[in-house]
Amino acid sequence: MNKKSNIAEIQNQTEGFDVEKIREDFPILHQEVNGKPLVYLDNAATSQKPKSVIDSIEKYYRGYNSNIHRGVHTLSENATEAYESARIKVRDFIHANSTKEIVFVRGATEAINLVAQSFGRNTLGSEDEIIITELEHHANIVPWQLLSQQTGAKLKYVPINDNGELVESEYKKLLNEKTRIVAVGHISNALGTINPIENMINLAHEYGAKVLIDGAQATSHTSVDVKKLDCDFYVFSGHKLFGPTGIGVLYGKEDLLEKMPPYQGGGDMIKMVTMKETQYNELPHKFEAGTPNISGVIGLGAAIDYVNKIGLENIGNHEKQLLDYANQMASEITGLKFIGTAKNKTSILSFTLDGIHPHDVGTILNNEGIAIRTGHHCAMPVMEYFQIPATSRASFSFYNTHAEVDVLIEGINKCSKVFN
Ligand code: 7TS
Repeated sequence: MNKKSNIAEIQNQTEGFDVEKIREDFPILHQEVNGKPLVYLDNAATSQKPKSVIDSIEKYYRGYNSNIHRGVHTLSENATEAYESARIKVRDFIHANSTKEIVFVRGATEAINLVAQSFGRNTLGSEDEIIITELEHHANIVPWQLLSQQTGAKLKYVPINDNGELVESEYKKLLNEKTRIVAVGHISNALGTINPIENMINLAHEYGAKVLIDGAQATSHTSVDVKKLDCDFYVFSGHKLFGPTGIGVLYGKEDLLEKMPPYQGGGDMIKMVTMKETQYNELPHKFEAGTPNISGVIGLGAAIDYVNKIGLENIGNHEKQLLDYANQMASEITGLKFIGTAKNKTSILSFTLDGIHPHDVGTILNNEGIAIRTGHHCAMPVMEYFQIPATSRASFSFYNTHAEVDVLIEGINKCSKVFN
């Protein structure tokens, strides 16, 4: 079968989805790297930004840069209005009940640390237990290790199997009435595994445990409904969702956030300060001390508008086609081993090549203009399980094309030729 000749046919399967037209929205994609057209396949590390996001930030700095929630002057009012309307966009995007449940933070990392310190440190003791998994990004491991050291609470890990899936039967065995927190990634950044979070949340709730979902890899691929999921906390980063760096979201159920003490103190998080004491501001401002990343929030709002315009269903369909195509093509490469073969996964192709270190793969591909990530992907326990130091990871987004998959496959074949 001539696979390449089928490309146009495959691409046409997503009706109304014109990837070439979409690519026009992303200025960065139209450049050469090392004399070759850029093929950007490092979307799990960070995604590229559409013009509308870049423009929204420029518009803010050119037209109404001002601090929020304090000035009565027009610029400040406009900035506050733009900032708070982005909060409404986030609320609707993840289907939260209220803007009180949407806290702006630096990113997924800060959101997890906030929950570990504000919720965990104040409620856990040495009799309690925390459950995470072997599949987590370090951002969803280290804050819990710190919390465990601070409180004496025991940290337990749900194991994975050879496909890179969580072993649900083992999860059930780890849960008990001492479990206070379960923290699990929605989608694995190293392997692309989509975890059965709905089931995991329900089971945790049977024991009265609270559940944090690390959605850093999820919001750019699939729609999220925190109400349906019934998770207690959900976190994500703007930069993986076609928005700016330095901005992220903590969703928390209102009654939980209400009970939690502030994570940081400073301006904007207070109602009243005397020399003796402070009354904290209402949600969500209680958790937003100091001048926030105003342009980042505005950019994130524009990114959500953009994603809504394209449609997460279209995005998911196109990415699934890319992954299926890449899997099919890669399966024919001698010496290529897929790392992460979960039944349910997003558009991440993690692999090793016999006798070639992933860093060399990354370097050779870079010479061809192809950007992938190589390394442990900040998920060292996953590497430990597979007994490898690193993988090469190509992660696809909706602006990638089947032709780019072909360039990747040619690049990988070149690696094999150079080394063998
Ligand atoms: N959780 C997951 C699942 C992630 O993939 C990442 C970043 C984080 C948390 C942390 O996000 P941050 O925005 O706060 O840094 N993942 C990756 C990656 O896969 N390659 O570079 C960063």
